[in-house]
Amino acid sequence: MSSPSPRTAVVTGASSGIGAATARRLAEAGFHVVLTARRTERLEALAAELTEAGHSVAVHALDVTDRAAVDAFAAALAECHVLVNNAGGAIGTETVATADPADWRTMYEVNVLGMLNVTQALLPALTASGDATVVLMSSTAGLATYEGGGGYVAAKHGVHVIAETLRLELNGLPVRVIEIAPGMVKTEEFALTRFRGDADRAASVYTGVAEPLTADDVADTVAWAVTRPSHVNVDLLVLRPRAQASNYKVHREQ
Ligand code: 8X3
Repeated sequence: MSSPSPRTAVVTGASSGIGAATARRLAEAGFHVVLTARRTERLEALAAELTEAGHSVAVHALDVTDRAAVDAFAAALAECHVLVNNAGGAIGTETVATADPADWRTMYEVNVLGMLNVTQALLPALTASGDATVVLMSSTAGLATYEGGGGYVAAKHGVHVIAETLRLELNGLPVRVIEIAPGMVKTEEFALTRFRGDADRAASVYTGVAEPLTADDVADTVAWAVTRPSHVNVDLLVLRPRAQASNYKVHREQ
């Protein structure tokens, strides 16, 4: 008897950080993983590593803010059981009084409209699969705020309420909606992007913090939530490092 073909998982923003780690974890969990991001070189490298390890993967260059490209991607996809909306990010630390609206627009475009584009485009395939999961990568910034976070916090609050809205709207269909809300995660790019490439400022975010979360810690929770039995919907999973008790309260060793 031939074994059943693997279920397909699409991961956006899979070229680095939480997205790449999630792609690895889902491949290890037996999914055929479609890696998407703008930077194909990095995707190809990850795909080669996973293929070498015996996993089933495909690569598709995708800018989630380009709706026509997203629609073409969806049309070319044979099937989809899991969508991990991971692409996103923060730009700048300016106050509401001084922020550049262009930065806020970019953050809304990527974190909210990008997620909307991919989710809308893949929902027919997800629903048709008969047993699907949509993961939305929000943030603890989607649940509470902090000074200088305004634009990012607004976008991630958007992701949070869209997860809740989508879960209501899809009720009765075989599609789970899971929101993962990480706090302080040390990745190579998140803080660097926020601080516009200033490596010292980016590194200072983690100064004295014994063990910030890693991308793999988050990926582990995504894979865990996705692989629960189909009738179990992990609505919202908040994870922080032990050293972080809230967005504000972070224990730093001297
Ligand atoms: C990242 C968490 O605290 O930098 O999503 O906003 S925080």
